[in-house]
Amino acid sequence: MAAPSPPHLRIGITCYPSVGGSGILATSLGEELALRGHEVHFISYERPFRLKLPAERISFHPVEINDYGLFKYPDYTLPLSVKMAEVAAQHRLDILHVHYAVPHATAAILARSMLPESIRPKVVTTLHGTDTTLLGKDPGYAPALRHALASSDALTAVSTFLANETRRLLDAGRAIEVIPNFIVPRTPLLTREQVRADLGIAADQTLLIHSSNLRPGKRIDLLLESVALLPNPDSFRLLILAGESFEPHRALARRLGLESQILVRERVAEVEEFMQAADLSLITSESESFCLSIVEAMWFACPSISTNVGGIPEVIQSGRTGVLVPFGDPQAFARAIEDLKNNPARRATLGQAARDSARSQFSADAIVPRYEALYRRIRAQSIPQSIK
Ligand code: GMT
Repeated sequence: MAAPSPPHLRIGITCYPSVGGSGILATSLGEELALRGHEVHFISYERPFRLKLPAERISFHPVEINDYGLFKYPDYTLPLSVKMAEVAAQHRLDILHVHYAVPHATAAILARSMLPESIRPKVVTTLHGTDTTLLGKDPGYAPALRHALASSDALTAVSTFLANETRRLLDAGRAIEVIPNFIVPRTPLLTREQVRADLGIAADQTLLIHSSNLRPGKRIDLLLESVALLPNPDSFRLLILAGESFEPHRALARRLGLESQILVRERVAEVEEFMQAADLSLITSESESFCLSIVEAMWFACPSISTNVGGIPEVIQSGRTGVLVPFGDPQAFARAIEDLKNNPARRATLGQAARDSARSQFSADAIVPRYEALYRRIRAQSIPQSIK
């Protein structure tokens, strides 16, 4: 790894700490920045679930949320902004980098304006997906969101699709830099064979995998319907790594007669063992700005079959590093699975290209220097962005 270009920066990072791509990305970014010599301060209501502490140059500052009897709904934005301002002043933050705009960007703008001009950090807002594609359409959020984006010192989005959607829905009059996501996988502690044996996968069975938080947009109904169309039920198993409970989907799995084909592991914090053991990853989302779990599979040479939506074509090159299928067509999805299931040589070719692409395009070494360059560029701008 190249030595950090001096001086090192002091960076505050706010994200959702729970299972979800934006929090995973923010955690990896903070850890990588610390490894490159920067001082990193995580500010959130809980320690991000993948953040390993203690770690050199990383601190975590919890936000206390009060439940005053007067409040029907507890407020997070104000205590978050107060904590951001406190950490920024105490540690002389250069940058406050918020992941997922709502409510983090609003809190950051408020925190910045609470501080004397001489110690105001620059605010970087990274858009991840539903902060724009869902909340940007909501009249109860859009004006506040637009204001927070227009007032940030820099805006980034994880795909060109999301940058375009943000311009379309929320034109904030600001440039949006596209910086794709990256992953920093752990080295698995078990071999592929050990994991498959633990899961009860026979040598001639294909292991399909789906990893997500199972939120509605992931369309688990379409995943199950597609898999239920596959012939020879004993020739495969579908492993679901569920960020949330799988219970709401059990009834459909039962109705489709899939119970003995499905293996579920809930709230798995570390996915690497499973990804290296899988043969094909399946994503049936109706909307996705990037889809980190595709890259997690690619890293382990496991090609994905995915719906052709949102930013996914920026992650998978169809026919080269995976296969894209039109959204909402379980028959076509099942055919794509069956084709690759029966063709291990093709799977291996796609898997090798996926592995190479994950390393060259979506690794920390490819992406973190882009954030560092952005931080240095905006830090050098002496006049703070005025609130428009
Ligand atoms: O929808 C999710 O999976 C959660 C959400 C999040 O913010 O954690 O994911 C969004 O951000 C991820 C990281 O940038 C992207 O990989 C996901 O595609 C994106 N989700 C959507 O756009 C629906």
